[in-house]
Amino acid sequence: MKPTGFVFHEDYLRHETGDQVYSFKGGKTINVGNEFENPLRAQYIKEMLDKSGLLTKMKSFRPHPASDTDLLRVHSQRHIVHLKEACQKGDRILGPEVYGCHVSEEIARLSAGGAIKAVDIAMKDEEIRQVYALIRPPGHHASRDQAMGFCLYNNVAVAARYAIDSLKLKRVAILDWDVHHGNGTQDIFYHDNNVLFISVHEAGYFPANTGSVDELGVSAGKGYNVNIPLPSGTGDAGYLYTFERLVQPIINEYQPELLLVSAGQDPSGLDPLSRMMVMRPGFRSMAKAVRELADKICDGRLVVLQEGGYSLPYLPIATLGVIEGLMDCEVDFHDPHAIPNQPITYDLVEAVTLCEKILAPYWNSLCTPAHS
Ligand code: SP5
Ligand code: ZN
Repeated sequence: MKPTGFVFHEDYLRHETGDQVYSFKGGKTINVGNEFENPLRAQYIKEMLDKSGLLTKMKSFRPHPASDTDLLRVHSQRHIVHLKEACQKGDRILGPEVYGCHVSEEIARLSAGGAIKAVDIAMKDEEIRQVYALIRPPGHHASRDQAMGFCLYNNVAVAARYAIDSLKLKRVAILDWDVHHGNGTQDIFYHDNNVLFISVHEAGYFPANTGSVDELGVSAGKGYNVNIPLPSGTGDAGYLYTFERLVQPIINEYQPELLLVSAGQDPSGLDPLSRMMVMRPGFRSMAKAVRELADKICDGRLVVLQEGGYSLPYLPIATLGVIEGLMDCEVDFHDPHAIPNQPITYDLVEAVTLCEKILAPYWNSLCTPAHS
C-alpha cells in the first residue's frame, strides 16, 4: 500500500477563539469554558497520531498560506478585507458564531493553504495518492462573502477550485460528512457541474433551514448538489448503509478525477454539537469506503480535510478511526467509550429511501424505489 500523506502546521494552534459566555438580559454572565472550536482539538489529534505510532508511518508536510489568487477563486475581496480588518482591530466576533483573535485571518489562510497542499500532494507526488490534512479553522460553513459557524475561509472549496483552475481537472467530488450541513460549500458550487457536492448531515439542525434534499443545484449544476439529511441517532451501521445506497453509487457514477472529503468527526457519539452516535468503527468504515471508492475511480486520489468534531476526549479516538480506515490498519488502542453496535432504525431507512426517490431522476445508478 502506498504511504498516506499528513498535512499539519503548528501555527494552527495559534487561532484562539476564547471562552463561551452565556449572558442574561440584565447583564449577568456565566463563563462555561473554552469555545467548542479551540486549539486543543488539533493538539489532541496530533498527540493521538504521534503516540499510536501512525504518524511515523505517514509522510508529513508543512503547508504555506493560501495566496490572494487562491482565496479569490472562492471568496470576494470584500470578505478577505473584512476578516483582515476585524482581526487587526482585535475583534473577537468575526461573523455569526465565528470567533477569533488577532492572527485568525492569517491562520485561516494557512488552513486553506493546507487544503491546497494536500491536493498538490495527491495529484503530483510520485508515490502518495491519499492525504489527511489536520487543519483549522474549519471551512464548510463559509460562503463567498460570509464567515459562519467557526469557519472563516472555505478550505475545501478553495482546494476544489485550485484543482480545477490550476491543475485543470474537469470533475471533482466533495463528500461532506461533518454532522452539520455544508451550506457554504453548497452555495459556492450551486451552479456548477464540475464539482459534485454531497453533504450527509443531521436533519433539521445547523444551519437552520438549509440542507434539504430538495436543494438540488441550479442551471448546469442541477442534480450536482446532493443533500442527505439523516435522523438523530443514525449510528455506525446507518452511516454505512447510507454510503452504500446513495453516496457510493452517486460518486461512482460521477467519475471524479479527485475525491475531497470534508471530514468532521462531529457525528461522534460523544459530540456536544450533535446526536448521531457514530463511534470509532463507524469512522473507520466511512474512511475505508472513501479509500476504496477513490482506488476504484480515480487512481486512489483522495484528500481528507479536517472540519468539525468537538468532543475533546473523543475527537482523537474518532480521528484514529478515520486514519485507520485510510491506512487499512487497526491500532492496539482500547476505546474506553466503545458501545455495542447500534441497529439501523426504520427512520433511517425511510430517510434514505426518500432521498433516493428525489435523487433518482439525476442518477441512473439509483434504482427508483417501487414502494412509497
Ligand atoms: C465546522 C462546524 O462544525 N461548525 C459547527 C457550528 C455549529 N454551531 C451550532 C450552534 C447551535 C445552534 N445555534 C443557533 C444560533 C442561531 N443563530
Ligand atoms: Zn460540524
